[in-house]
Amino acid sequence: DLPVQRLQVAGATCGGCVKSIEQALLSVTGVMDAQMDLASGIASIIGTVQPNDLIETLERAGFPAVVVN
Ligand code: 9UX
Repeated sequence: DLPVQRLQVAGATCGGCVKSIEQALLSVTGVMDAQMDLASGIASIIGTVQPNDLIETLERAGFPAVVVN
């Protein structure tokens, strides 16, 4: 199975933010699926990808994020 990674994402306040975050994550090479939970602020990313690539992409999109386990 592909690895699953979780990020705690700051700054998401609506469904539009969630969509932006998911689209940004899906644009990263290696990401097969990405789902963001608005209530918890946790994004789950499936695929083989460096966490820093995900974090840099979200930072550029305006949503600072950190890895959580
Ligand atoms: Mo809706 Mo989320 O305008 O920034 S996309 S609050």
